[in-house]
Amino acid sequence: MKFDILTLFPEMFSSVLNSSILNKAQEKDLIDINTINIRDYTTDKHNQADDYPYGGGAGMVMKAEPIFRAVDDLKLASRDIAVIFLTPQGDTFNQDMAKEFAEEKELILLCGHYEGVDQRVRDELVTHEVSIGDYVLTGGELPAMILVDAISRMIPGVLGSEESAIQDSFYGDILDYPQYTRPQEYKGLKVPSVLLSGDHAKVDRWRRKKALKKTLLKRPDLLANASLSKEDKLLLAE
Ligand code: 6GU
Repeated sequence: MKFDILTLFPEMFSSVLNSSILNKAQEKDLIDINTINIRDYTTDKHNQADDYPYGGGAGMVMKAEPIFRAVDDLKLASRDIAVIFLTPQGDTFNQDMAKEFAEEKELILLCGHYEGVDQRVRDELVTHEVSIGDYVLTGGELPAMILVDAISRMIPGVLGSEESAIQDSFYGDILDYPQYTRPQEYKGLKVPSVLLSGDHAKVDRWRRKKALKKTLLKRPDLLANASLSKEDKLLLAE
């Protein structure tokens, strides 16, 4: 998967996207993250990427021409690339969207800034408008990183085999069970004895019950959509 990120602030991306799992995924050529400075596509002598809004009002608007030129450049090789505009006015991002976008070969992510982007960009170039939740950020850069992370981990090979096993199973649609690591006792707080028992069937059952109960308490909306087995329903009733 190739991610082309159009931004006025390319320097924001390096620390997040060059760490940990996403760094390994790039080394393995499973993903390619290409940040593009929109300012490089300006043609005036001040390299102006934004301008005053027609009709007046506060703030600046990102200009259409540099964005059109940058997208045209990316689309030289292939016309059929989704262009995702990050905006609080978009559809709220979720796991199903991450899975669908992960099927694509290439995605263009356009990071909005200031008061917005010239409407002609949205009308002519943008194929999807995506928000990451109901709050307002100063720009689309953090949302773009969130999309890259969530989409990348759905690409086969990006997560290790252990992690992807979890992702494939029914654990995906409910909350996680509690995790513990050494020491067995800390400040008088003990690890639940079942986890030390060595009885894998008992451990699985305990974890599933904890996950189900926590989901019922904190996110009953998730539970309503989850595919629950007969055993799950019995565990929930315990
Ligand atoms: Cl995608 N952009 C901005 N600026 N704010 C947001 C957002 C996006 N999603 C939630 N808030």
